[in-house]
Amino acid sequence: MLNSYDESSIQVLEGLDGVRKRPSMYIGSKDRKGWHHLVWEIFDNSIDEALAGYCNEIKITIKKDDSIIVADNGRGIPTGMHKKGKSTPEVIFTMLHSGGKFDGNSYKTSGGLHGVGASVVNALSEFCYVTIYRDKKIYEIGFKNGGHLARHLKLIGKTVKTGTVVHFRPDSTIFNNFKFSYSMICERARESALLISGLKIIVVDEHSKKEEQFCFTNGLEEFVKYLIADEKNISPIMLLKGEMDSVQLEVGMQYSSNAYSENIISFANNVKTIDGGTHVVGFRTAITKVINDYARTENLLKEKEKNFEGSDVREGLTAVISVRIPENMIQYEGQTKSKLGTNEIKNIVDNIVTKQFSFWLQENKTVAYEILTKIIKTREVREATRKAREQARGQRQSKGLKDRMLIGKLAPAQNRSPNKNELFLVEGDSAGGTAKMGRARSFQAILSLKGKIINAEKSNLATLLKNPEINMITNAIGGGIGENFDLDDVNYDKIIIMTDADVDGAHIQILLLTFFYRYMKPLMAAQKIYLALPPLYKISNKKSNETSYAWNQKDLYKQLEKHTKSEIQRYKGLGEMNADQLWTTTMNPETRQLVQVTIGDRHKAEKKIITLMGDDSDKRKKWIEANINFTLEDNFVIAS
Ligand code: 0RA
Repeated sequence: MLNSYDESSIQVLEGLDGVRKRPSMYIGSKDRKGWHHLVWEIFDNSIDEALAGYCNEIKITIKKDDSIIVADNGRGIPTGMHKKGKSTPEVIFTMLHSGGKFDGNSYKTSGGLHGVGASVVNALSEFCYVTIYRDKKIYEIGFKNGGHLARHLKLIGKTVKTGTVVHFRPDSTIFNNFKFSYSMICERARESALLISGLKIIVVDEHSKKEEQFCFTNGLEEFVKYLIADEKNISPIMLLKGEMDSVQLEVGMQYSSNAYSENIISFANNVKTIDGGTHVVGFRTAITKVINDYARTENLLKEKEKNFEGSDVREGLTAVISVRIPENMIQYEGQTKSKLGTNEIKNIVDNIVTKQFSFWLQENKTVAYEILTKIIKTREVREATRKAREQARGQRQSKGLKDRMLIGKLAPAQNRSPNKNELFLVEGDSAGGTAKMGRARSFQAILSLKGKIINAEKSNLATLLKNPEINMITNAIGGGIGENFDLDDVNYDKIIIMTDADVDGAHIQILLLTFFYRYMKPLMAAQKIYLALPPLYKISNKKSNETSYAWNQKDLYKQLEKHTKSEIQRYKGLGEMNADQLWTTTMNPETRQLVQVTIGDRHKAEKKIITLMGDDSDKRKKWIEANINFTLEDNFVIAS
């Protein structure tokens, strides 16, 4: 807890100009993510109050003018005069890095210090109004145009409440005018509510008039439940909790049989550590050790058998790891706070998890055996896969006729420049042929695919390696496959999927994306995968003899307004274009339209792949019924 926190303990370091000059240094980027970052900065201050035990409700409102209000019922920012002759709220909102001194035992979140980040938000805002409820009084202070004081701190009334309300709008001269995303804010609110039991977080969107409340009493259990949703469980949710050397650990975890991969989400002081870190390492070490020890004592692993590997033990495991660490112990690796670096945490987490998980297995023998059965199965698959891979390697080395035939399908680029070259994966031999003629052969390579490729979500690596189409793609890309995939060996800067604009084309796209997601994930994470967007309509003007293209109906209508008396052709497939047209509309970097594929929220991506591509068809059906609106767009006939 914070001790004797008063005005004199605010440390003043620096002004706001630097923030406006180099926003990215303070908020990561100036894009949509940076725009939302401003909300997290203010929200985190309220979260700090909740963690300190003084706040149990936070409300975030997206206003009609795309400003944001974050209101909490914490203690309220202190209102006294600071030693530099300014009020404390003014200091907190105008001086960089101003925050409280604290004893090393206080648990704090991302910004670290109370009110840190508030000045950054103010510096990047058109306006920022702060209302404070404290000592039975209401105070207000206001800033404009990047943190210039517009109204001094002023007493404006009486109250029985306590708390802080911050109302701001990001500066449109610094950001493009983005819209706040209700769903993104809800996601973050849910996450925080799950991590802090009993805290109620309300999100309101005045545009859509939507409102949601998040409040959980046994947080981590509900978190795991939310992550696993309707997968088949092998174990109940296990909750492990402990404290050591002022570090608090909470883990919620569950084994399920549908998920083929692990799903570990970790937090340090309530901030998501996307890239894991020492807490995750400690957790993994402990789980592997405990399972192996258990298997040995129960004689499920014979003496001459090797230990299970970490990946065997973690397949199908969903876990949420939350550590709370005294602020002076927190260290991150790299610049973003996405990876926890504090070394001591590894052993602390390892110790607590080892003790508690072993105990849990002893107490729940039946479930323990089911978990072990799954792990043994996983190991068998892994070994079969390894054998298949070795075989495949052997084949490659022998450079058999079959192999050469496979590579023969590739029309390579003339230059060897992995930083510039593009590989087009084209649906069908005939479109492939057209693409070969139309391309810029210096840097564009073409690989035509025959029909549908195999669904990677329903096959293991051993099966995939036997598939000629998959082999062809893997050989062409050059970075290997699966765990051994190496981005440095990839022959291309862009992998572009080019299919017909119809359902079969969409199916081929999603099959390829599933394969890349599962077996060449670094390629996807590096955002090197694209979808080509062929136009949907060709508009030929008979009078002027001009041709133009439209990518959607809106586009089409606009062009028809300009050129009456036009003939419209609805493209059904790439094959209807000649080489010239294909180059101009879909392949020429100057004129084409590409969709860059990103993974986005990793957990959502994982869930979607499992639902849409996995073998539980009931689950898929449910998802489709809940999420898809079928339209007749394809059958519309446009009168001209
Ligand atoms: C400085 C000191 C204290 C609280 C806060 C700042 C504070 C900041 C924000 C920002 C949003 N909500 C907030 N709530 C509190 C400690 C106050 C005390 O010791 O009474």
